[in-house]
Amino acid sequence: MKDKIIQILKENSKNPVSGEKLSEYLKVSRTAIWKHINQLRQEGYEIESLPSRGYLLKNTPDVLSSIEIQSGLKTHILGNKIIHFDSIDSTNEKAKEYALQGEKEGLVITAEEQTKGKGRKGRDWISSKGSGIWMSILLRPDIAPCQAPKFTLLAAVAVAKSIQEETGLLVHIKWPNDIILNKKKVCGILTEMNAELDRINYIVVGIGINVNQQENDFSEEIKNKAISLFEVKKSKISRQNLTRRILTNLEKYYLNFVKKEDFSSILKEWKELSCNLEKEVKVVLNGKEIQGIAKDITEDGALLIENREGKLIEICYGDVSVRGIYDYI
Ligand code: BT5
Repeated sequence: MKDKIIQILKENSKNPVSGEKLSEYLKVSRTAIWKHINQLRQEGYEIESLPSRGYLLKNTPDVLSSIEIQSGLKTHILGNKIIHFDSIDSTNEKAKEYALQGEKEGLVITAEEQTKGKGRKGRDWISSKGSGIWMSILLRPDIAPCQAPKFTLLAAVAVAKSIQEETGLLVHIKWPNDIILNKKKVCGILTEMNAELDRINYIVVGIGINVNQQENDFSEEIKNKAISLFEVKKSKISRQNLTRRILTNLEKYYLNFVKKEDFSSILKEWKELSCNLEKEVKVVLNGKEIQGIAKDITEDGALLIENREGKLIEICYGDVSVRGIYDYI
């Protein structure tokens, strides 16, 4: 109902719409309309009441709601349906629930806040209210499950490109799932899959980006490694514009990969954006440390490390965490 009211007010951005017209059109009482208008105001919509003329929408808040993200979104699949939560445990968990109920590919779950945001291997992802992009995208690619790690790389390229295009900031990718800005983590990506031996049922790509947090907003545990776009750009960034751009770029890379089976161009861009290649890295694999030079990424998205003895070791997605020897990256 609230979305419908906003839509009508947006369509009539120059002419006030009376409560009577809204109630007639939406087939609810004028009191119900008034209640919804008040709720919308609480959510940050600036709605003016002009005596005996009606309601006029003056300003919209930077929320990740479906009506706001979908207006101006030119994708064909991603974001056809967007479900937005003010507060939720984890957008990935919600997307998986919908996937099991048979939702179509392209569903996007967004949230203003996550109370149990997830990283890899049960780690936490801190997702404070209204300041980041916390979203998950449901995909149902018709490809073999062994190809799934490529989606993290593909999403990382799409997000890094989108950040650069939208803000002009220079970001890099740290294998496999971090986007780095000024040597700190500005974004993490969590890809989860449900598959049988030979086919993928669904993939959920979860993207968490620190957008408008100020330095003091990060808790003690992450403040040495986390950074937001705002901290570097020094001005507020529209989460709506960035979200739309990510969905647009992600769809482009996704279709290129699944329809044209072209991963090599994505890999090329990934390598150009990487901050690991030809650098010394430390990999923690099953509790053991491997040090060496990150030499390359394979066609399957695995990291190739040359160890001290000159032997090439292939590290697969999910097995390791990579740390620069002297720094976070
Ligand atoms: C990741 O895991 O980087 C994947 C994060 C994915 C988050 C998105 S948000 C939308 C969707 N819904 C979810 O529930 N998750 C996805 P990993 O590489 O394991 O990194 C986790 C580590 O990053 C933590 O252990 C912290 O050290 C650090 N961290 C936590 N919150 C952070 C933040 N907001 N910014 C930067 N670093 C953070």
